[in-house]
Amino acid sequence: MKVPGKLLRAVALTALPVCLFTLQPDWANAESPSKMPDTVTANGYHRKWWKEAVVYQIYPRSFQDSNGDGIGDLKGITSRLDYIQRLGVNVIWLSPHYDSPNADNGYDIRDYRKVMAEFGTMEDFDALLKGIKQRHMKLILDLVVNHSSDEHRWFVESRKAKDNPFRDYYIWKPAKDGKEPGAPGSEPNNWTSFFSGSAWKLDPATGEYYLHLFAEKQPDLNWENPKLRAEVYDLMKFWLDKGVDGFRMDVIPFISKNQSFPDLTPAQLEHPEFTYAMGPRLHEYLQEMNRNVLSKYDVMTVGEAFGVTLDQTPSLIDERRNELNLVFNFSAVRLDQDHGTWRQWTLPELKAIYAQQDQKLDVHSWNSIFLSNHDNPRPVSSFGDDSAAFRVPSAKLIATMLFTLKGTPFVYQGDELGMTNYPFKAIEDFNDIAVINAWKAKVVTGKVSKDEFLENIRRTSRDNARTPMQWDASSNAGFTTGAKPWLAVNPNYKDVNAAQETADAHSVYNYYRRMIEVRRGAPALIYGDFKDLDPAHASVFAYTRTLGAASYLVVLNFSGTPIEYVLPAGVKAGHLAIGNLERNAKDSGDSGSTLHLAPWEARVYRQ
Ligand code: TEU
Ligand code: CA
Repeated sequence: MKVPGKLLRAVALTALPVCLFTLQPDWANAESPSKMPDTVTANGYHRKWWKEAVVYQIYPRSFQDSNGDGIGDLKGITSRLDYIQRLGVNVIWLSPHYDSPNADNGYDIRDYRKVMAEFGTMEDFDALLKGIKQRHMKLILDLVVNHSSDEHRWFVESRKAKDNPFRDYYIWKPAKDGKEPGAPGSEPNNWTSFFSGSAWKLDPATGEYYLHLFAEKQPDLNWENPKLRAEVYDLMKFWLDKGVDGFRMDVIPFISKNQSFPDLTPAQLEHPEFTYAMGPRLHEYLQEMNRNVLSKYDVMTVGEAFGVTLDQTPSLIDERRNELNLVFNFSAVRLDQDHGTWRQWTLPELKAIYAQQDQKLDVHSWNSIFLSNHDNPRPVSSFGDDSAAFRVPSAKLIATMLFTLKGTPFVYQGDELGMTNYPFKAIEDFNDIAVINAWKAKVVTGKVSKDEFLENIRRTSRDNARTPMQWDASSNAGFTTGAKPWLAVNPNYKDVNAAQETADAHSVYNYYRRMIEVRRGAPALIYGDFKDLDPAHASVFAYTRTLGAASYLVVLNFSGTPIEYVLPAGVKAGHLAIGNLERNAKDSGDSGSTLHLAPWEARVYRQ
């Protein structure tokens, strides 16, 4: 059951006292961010709308079903635009909405110019885009062009014969050293797929192997072929000409392959992404794409930088190079995993990642800040504490960090409600091809015990993020009116849902909203210099953001224990701009430079 947007808005407005401090920078309320003057900040950043934006990611399959088939769809998203707008975000990133047989939930595209039938029609897409524009938001699409579906017309042709005109749209190789195709070890090299097993699949029609770094149904496209590149640029223009505002580019650092296709060493095989990424012609391709397409529009581009180190990052995003605007580096989001296995992370490690990100990028580079997406567990479960006692404050603490670090923040659907990981019990509870394939490769072969596998996967699985959005306390959380959603709803939906949280002034949702508003009004929180005041502290993350005369101090207690925190010499707390316990500084019993931080307390001071 849906709650009418108007009603929700009325509830939210009355329940939320307007108690925000307002800084009035000259550009705070720029009507159209893209029209703002391209000025330079006091510390040397070129102002851009995409640096000042807050992005909200939608995974369409799990957001809102409009026709009761248990699958989220475009009409469903359109019906929720008021909710998204009220949060205060400026840009929506839509995970793939294209025609797909869904081997990997839309990341296997069959037709780049068609809308997935389950999600609706092109008319539905146009209505969605129109609704987004009417609300002064922007839309970026997922561009998945490292690979396509094996059901794409290009691949259907390509696999037919060695002399087919589409053969070179993909990467085909004969068996190794003249071995018998299909015999064990005759794959062209030892590259592995991220979804288990060899990255090569023998195709009987021609007796050759094709490369697939992901699922067998996701053959890698051959970017060496200029015809393929022209096709990609054309399809990008197709969507940009409709008025979309840019792209999130799926595993874009993988598009250029080392043409000698060398075997990986055992060490490289531990983390093959670092060898697959940053191939020899990557910069050439991105610059060509920029010249032919991107430079002709006012757009935002975010590359998924899987396998890219922080040292390599400026080469992709330095604005003088004309490649991408931002990337997603994986070090923070995957801090609690090693080789796909859960590990205990520490706060100094997390702080070091952000400090390095800051040091390695100069004023010509700008990056993203994110702790979740559709490929990662819920941040309140990984980086906070999702127990009943601390779910709310720790989700708010994470938001405080997300919106006060230097970079464009990305919010994944449901994180603004403090949605948590799912209590997976059995392999049948999972849908993700990554999990199903790993189960076959590890458990079915007897390499790993069932319990060990499940214990790990319940913490690391991508399906944690993919359970349906929790809209209200009605059945299936208001996600679908049908009997069965495609993936089960988290059983905590009666307590954690949008209807309840939009009406509660102290909810995670309303804290996100206020935090976004504070950030929007404070240029120092967007562009300001970052300084970690105490890199070694085991549970407190304390940093300043300074721009000209304006300075903010952020203090985060990343633990379930109260802490007396003594500010470093010379640092004063100042005026509390926002805090996740919504109390006055005097209520906390602070004295001088000693802060009495409650468990998971987060504070932002204007100094
Ligand atoms: O993900 C890139 C990627 O390789 C990882 O984040 C991935 O989740 C992990 O390796 C799985 O074990 C992108 C998309 O975001 C993801 O959803 C797709 O499955 C993948 O590319 C292939 O398109
Ligand atoms: Ca549907």
